[in-house]
Amino acid sequence: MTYDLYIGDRLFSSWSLRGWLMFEKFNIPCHTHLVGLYSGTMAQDLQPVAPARLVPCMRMPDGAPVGESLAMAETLAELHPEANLWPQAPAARATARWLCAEMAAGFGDLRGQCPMQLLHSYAGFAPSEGTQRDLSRIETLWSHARQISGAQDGPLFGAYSLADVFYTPVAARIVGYGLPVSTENRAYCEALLTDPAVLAWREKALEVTYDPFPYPVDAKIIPWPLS
Ligand SMILES: N[C@@H](CCC(=O)N[C@@H](CS)C(=O)NCC(=O)O)C(=O)O
Repeated sequence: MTYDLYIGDRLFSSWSLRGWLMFEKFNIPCHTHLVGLYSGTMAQDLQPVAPARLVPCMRMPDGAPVGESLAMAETLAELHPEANLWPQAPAARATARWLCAEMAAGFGDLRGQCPMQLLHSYAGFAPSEGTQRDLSRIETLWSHARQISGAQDGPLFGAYSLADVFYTPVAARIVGYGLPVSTENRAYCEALLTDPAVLAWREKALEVTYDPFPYPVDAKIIPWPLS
């Protein structure tokens, strides 16, 4: 008996990427099931985990479905303490929880204007004022995390944690849309996106093509800059 994980289209589903990284990065085995976000089969694909209605969703080894990324994260952290999904030090752990919760509840302008897509990048994309405010808040939170943890670069809390999981799709937006952040934070984004797990996710994502591309953007398309 193991976990079942339900994810949406890899190229676009930012929450699915988070859900998958929760297992993959902490060596927790699961069976992955694909849910069609654009094929009209979503409700049917999610029947086995009803009443979950969004991806990601997991089914526990005992059969209980768990929707919502934060609930999945907390459940996995509780059931697999040896995997250290959260940072060990209490202040770092509390701060990581805060960053994940603020991510899950916020940054609406960034998320609305820059849907995650892992196909290509954009040059000359103009972030709205709201998106710029979200970016500034994200940089403030990252800087606070580093102040608490003492980690100057790499994962926010020294060792890779759920905080890095939750901000990986944010990094994909920053890199994918060429959004302005500090040199240090750009390096952090690139490190998250060149993690072997994320590279493997993107490689699989690229196996599926979309015509028309669901999220057209008024900016010049350039190749994805990382491999
Ligand atoms: N609050 C949810 C958000 C999940 C979510 O919005 N997933 C998107 C895919 S990235 C989805 O299922 N969209 C399908 C829909 O809205 O019908 C979580 O934290 O897991």
